[in-house]
Amino acid sequence: MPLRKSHFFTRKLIASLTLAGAVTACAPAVAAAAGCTQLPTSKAFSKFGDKADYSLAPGGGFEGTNTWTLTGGAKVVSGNENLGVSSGSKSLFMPITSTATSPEFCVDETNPYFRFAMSSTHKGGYVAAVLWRNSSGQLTQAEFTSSKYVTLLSSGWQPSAVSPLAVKLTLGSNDKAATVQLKIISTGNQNYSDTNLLGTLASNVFGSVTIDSVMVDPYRRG
Ligand SMILES: [Ca+2]
Repeated sequence: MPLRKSHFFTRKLIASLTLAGAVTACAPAVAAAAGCTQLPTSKAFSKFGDKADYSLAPGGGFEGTNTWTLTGGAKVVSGNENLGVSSGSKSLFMPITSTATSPEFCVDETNPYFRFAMSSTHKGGYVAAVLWRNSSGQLTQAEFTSSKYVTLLSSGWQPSAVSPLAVKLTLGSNDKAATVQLKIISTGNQNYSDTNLLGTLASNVFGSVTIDSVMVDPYRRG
C-alpha cells in the first residue's frame, strides 16, 4: 500500500525532525528514540498470565474489509475468538497449506513480540513467520520463523505462543525500525500427515487452524 506507507514515512520524518530539535535543545540524548508511532494498548492476554501490553496488528481482528493477503483457501468467517483478546464477530479460517500475510507495518525495539488467538481441528498446525525489511537498506529482506504449533486433537480457542518479533530483527541503524509483515502458514501436523488414521476426510475440515486477534507487544511495562 504505497500511499499508506508514504504517509507513514512522512509522519515518521516529521517525528524524527521534531525529535532532532528536541535533542538539540535539551541535554545529550541517552536512549535511541522509538521509530514507530505507538498505538493504543491493552493487557490483552492478562488472563493467561501475560502482563504485557498489546496493540492490534493492522487488520489483525479480521473485522471490516480484510487487508491481509490470503492464499490457498484462507477466508474470513463468522465467529470471533472467545478469549476476550479483542472483540468482534469474525476470524480467519485457514485450511491446510493456506497462508495469510498481514499488511506492512512498522516495528522498532519496543515491539519485541506478537501473539494471537488460535483454534485447531484434528491434526492442525501452523508456522508463524515474520517478513521484514530494514528501513535503512533498500535491499535487505528476510524471513524467519517466529513460532510453530502442531496438534493431534482439535482444540478450542487458545493463545498462541509469545512469538519473537523485534527481538529477532536487525533494526535500521538510523531510525532503529524495520518494516515487517506477519505471515501465518497453515501446515497441518506433518507428524500425522497421512490419511490412514482419519481416512480420506477433506483437508479443509481436518488439519485447519483458525486465527484471530493478532496483537503486537509495544513493550510498555507497567
Ligand atoms: Ca475478530
